[in-house]
Amino acid sequence: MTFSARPLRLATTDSGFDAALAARLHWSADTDAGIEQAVADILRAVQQRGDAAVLEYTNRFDATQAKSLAELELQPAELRAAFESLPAKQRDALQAAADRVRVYHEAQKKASGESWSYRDADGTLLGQKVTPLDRVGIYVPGGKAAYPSSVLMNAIPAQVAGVGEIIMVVPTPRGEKNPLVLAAAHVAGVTRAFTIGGAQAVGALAYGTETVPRVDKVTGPGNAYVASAKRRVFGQVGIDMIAGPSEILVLADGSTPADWVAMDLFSQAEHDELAQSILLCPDAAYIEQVQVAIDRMLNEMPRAEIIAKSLNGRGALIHTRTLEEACEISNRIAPEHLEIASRDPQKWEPLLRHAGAIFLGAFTSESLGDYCAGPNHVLPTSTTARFSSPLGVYDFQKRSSLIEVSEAGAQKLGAIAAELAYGEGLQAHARAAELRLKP
Ligand code: HSO
Ligand code: ZN
Repeated sequence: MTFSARPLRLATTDSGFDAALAARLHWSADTDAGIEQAVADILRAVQQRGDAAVLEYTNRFDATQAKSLAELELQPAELRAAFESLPAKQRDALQAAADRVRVYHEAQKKASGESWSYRDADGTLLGQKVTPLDRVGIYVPGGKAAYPSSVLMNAIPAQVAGVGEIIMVVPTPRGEKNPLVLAAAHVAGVTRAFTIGGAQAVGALAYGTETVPRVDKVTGPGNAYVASAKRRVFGQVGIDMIAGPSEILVLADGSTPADWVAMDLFSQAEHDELAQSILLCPDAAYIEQVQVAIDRMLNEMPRAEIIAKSLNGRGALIHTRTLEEACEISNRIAPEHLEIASRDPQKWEPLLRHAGAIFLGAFTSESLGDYCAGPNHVLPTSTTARFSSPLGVYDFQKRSSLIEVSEAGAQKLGAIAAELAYGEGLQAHARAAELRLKP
């Protein structure tokens, strides 16, 4: 079987360009009434019957025969053994990736995750105290997208934030465990792990059961059932984001080898038929070279079929008038991953405002960011980079305001507060402020 991939060709000078681009970008999570109903039923059962319900659903959906939920807990010794039995090269790579991701997130914590305070002229102390979450749940998919790298990307920022307990859940259909996932849990410092998945695992984490402790936040990607369950438990617990298919946008000035760019487009396309890979470039001859590279390399790829479907259905090679115009379009698209494949990436970076992660220069393949550069690979998709950020230490922390009013401060603030409280008709507020005023 051979495949061919012809991403949509567009030029910004085309009359229907805006509409054609909008059509290509359009994506919406399918919300299926059947899934919604099933998830609502599962969550209710888990809330009412705890362990028994989680066990029943797990045995049914994952074709296991466990007698109790305790049986489905992975012991730390098993996680360690999984790590130790990896081939040395794999073990070293996992450890090296984890170390770099940890260093990055430690820097992130230092820059934006610390408590602060100041005193005003009256000696009143004002500040903000940063506290890690007590306990978080990390969902790890078990099927076709079982990514050990995602275990690192979820657990390490939680650990760096100082989260007390990190509870991992991962479905193991027919009891088949992925040794790299277990090893990653060991390296990342997961506290407890259960081989459960789906909406029943999200419910167990959100409500707690006899065996699974209730968490304060659930993070991590999952299928449509998991996404629906996360939406439904939000409010009882925090959640991270609901991620859409992977996206890459490459801005090219023609100086990066066309093969490198074509392979980078493949790299996100191979995740999912609905993934989106886009090239923006002012050089028509270079766009042609990238298409030639796609044609040459596609059928060497084990996942050629997925790549072809993704590029044919959602990919685009866009000819722009200038690189400035390419930056403007990139901002409109707000991609998850943005590569500046330019000889002068620093010149263009200031023009790029909306992207989950920005990769500068020919050597910075997006793939390095997926595994080991250091930054998180859990990123906003589907244009949400307009208003949201990569998963980070800050997602595993919360803030409390601190106020310590001095006696002098109470005089000044008391008068202001009382005035406003009377205006709102709230006597007790006003009196509380006034009682502290000196006669
Ligand atoms: N590119 C994905 C993350 C990933 N890639 C995991 C490889 N493994 C996030 O969009
Ligand atoms: Zn990836």
